This record gives sequence, structure tokens and C-alpha cells, in this order.
Amino acid sequence: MSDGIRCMWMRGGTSKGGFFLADDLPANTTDRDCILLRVMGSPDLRQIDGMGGADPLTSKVAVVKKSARPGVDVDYLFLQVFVDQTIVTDKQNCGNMLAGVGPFAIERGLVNATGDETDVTIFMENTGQTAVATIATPNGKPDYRGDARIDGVPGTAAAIPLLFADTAGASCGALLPTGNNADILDGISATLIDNGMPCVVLAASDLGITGQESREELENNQPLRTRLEKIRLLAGPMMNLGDVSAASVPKMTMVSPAVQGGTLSTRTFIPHRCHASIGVLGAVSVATACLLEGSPAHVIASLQENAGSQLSLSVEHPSGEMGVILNFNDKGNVTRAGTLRTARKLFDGFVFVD
Ligand code: NQM
Repeated sequence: MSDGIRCMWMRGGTSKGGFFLADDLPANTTDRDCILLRVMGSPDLRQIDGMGGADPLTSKVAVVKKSARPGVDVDYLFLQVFVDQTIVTDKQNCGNMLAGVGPFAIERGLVNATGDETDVTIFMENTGQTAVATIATPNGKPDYRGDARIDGVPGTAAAIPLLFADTAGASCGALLPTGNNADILDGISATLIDNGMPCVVLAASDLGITGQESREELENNQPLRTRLEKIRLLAGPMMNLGDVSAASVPKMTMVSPAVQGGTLSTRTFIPHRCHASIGVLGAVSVATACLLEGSPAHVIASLQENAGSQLSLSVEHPSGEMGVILNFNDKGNVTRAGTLRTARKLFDGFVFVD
């Protein structure tokens, strides 16, 4: 039996997974992916022979290393390990796991704490963009305890504000890869957008649902899932993503009017399971669609008036809401986005794959 691989298990936002130093994994991606499938216990719906939680939201990996880029502390590569298929993909980013990257980097000595708070600048390798996370470090190390509450996670924890700059077109080359605020796919109006996460934004009512159904109800709606997958496969090439049959993007977000006083309500397939809440960059992308005239999101969004150069939106989802702050330039384009997450170290040790 081998000695195992050094690994920290963390909750990042509403996701959970393994955090590795790049040096602790093989450089060869085929070998690395074989190991990660073993770590999670994939492919298997229950992931019984591994650490994965039988859900895409708990079958995630962050690979972190010290950055050689000027002004950047660490490089973060996100890997989605499919639960029931032999797939490990780097074709999407994850803003929830991102919340764990700052504390992990400090825990592993890649970044030194600078006082009560430490800003960690993170290059997101999946999309080639940078985020800044602010970590509470009162005694020179991350303190995970605090008063911040995020929907989808019980209790409270230390706030981790996340700031993103210039996420437009991260994976698709342009905010609107087709150049249109809305396109018609399979007879339905959809906004194909990428402000950090490729998303297809559709009106729930156009798909014959209210948009208030539970995750379980939607996952049991086979005709809906078949229709969404048909639209997703059409959207892939239109979004410069090619054949997306084995990809975890684009995400499929169905929007409806807000019911909790927020901006709008969402239900998102990621892409085959329904998200228990919504992804961070998914929420940023959907929030951005709210500003586009002609988008199904714009039609139903309840937006603040006279917002100036900053707008605060509340994206409702099956377990509550996620606040997103968007900043604009004088042309009205979104230049920065921010949100608040929390994270928690769950264990640190060695994971065995033999
Ligand atoms: O959109 C799930 C999550 C995510 C991704 C997914 C995410 C994001 O909730 O930035 O965080 O959409 O696959 O972790």
C-alpha cells in the first residue's frame, strides 16, 4: 500500500471537495485524473469506494500552487470529477471551491498572513482570470469561525468576500458569444452568456414549469431534462464550446419572478443534476443577463432604479438567495463582480488510492 497523497478536505461556499498542492499530484494529467477518480470513488452513483458525496457539488477538486505571475499569490485549477462517468474536466471554473483556496494557501504556507485580514490574489487557471479573496487571519492563520451566513450552509462562519475582475467571456471568448442578447433555441428564447460561467438563461414558464419547484421535483421531470439537454447541445457550438455532450458547461438556468423580495428566482441544471442553490460565477452570469434588454432574465428581473456605477442583485435559488454586486464602466459594461462566501477546513491528512 502506498503512503497516500497529502490532501485537505474543505467546504468552499456550498460545495465540498479535496484541496491538493500541485506538487502532491502527478504532473501527467492522465495519471492525475486516474488518481482523482479513485479518490472520489467515481464512476459510481454512490461513490461508495471514495470520498465523493454522490453529488457533483461534493465531487470537486482544487489544485493549488504558488504563482509565478506578477501580483498573483497562487494559481488555482478547478477539476470537476463526474460522479457516474469516467470524466475529470477542467472545462469549468468553480467560485464556491474558490472560497477555500485562500485559507488552504495560507494553511500550506504558500501565502503569509498579513494581519487580522489577508488578501489572497488567485489566478484561476480554468479561465485565465484573477480573483481576490479576503481571509480572516487574526492569529496569523485562517480563522474559520465568524458571523457570516450563506444560504445553503447551516450556521455561520467567517466571511470570505470574493472579488472578480473582467470575467466576461472567460470560457466563450465574449460575454455574449452569439452577439445577441437572446437567441431562439428549439423554439425558446434564451440568453447565451458567459460572465465567468457559460450559462443558458431561459424563462421557466417557457419550459412549462413555475420555477419554484424543488430540486427533487425537477430532477424527476424527465421530459424537462430531455428538453434542457437538447437545448444545451445546440447551445454548445453557438457558445464556442463545441460538442458539450461530455462537458459540465454550459449550465442551464431557468428564471422566474422573485418570490422572496430578490431580483429574480432561479433553478439551475449543472448540467444534469439540479443545483441545490446556484454556482457563484453562475449567479454572476445570470445577474448580468438581468441587465440585457430582450433577455428572459431582464423581462422578469426586479432591478434597483438609478443604480449608478454599482448594482446589488439578489439571485434567489432553491435554498435561499445569493447576493451579487456588479460594477459598471461608463459604457454600462460590467467590469467587476463581488459576492460573499464562507469556507471550513474539514480534515487534513492523506488520501489513499491503492
Ligand atoms: O458557478 C457548481 C458550485 C458550482 C460552480 C456548478 C460555481 C460557480 O456551486 O462559480 O461555484 O455550477 O457546477 O460550486
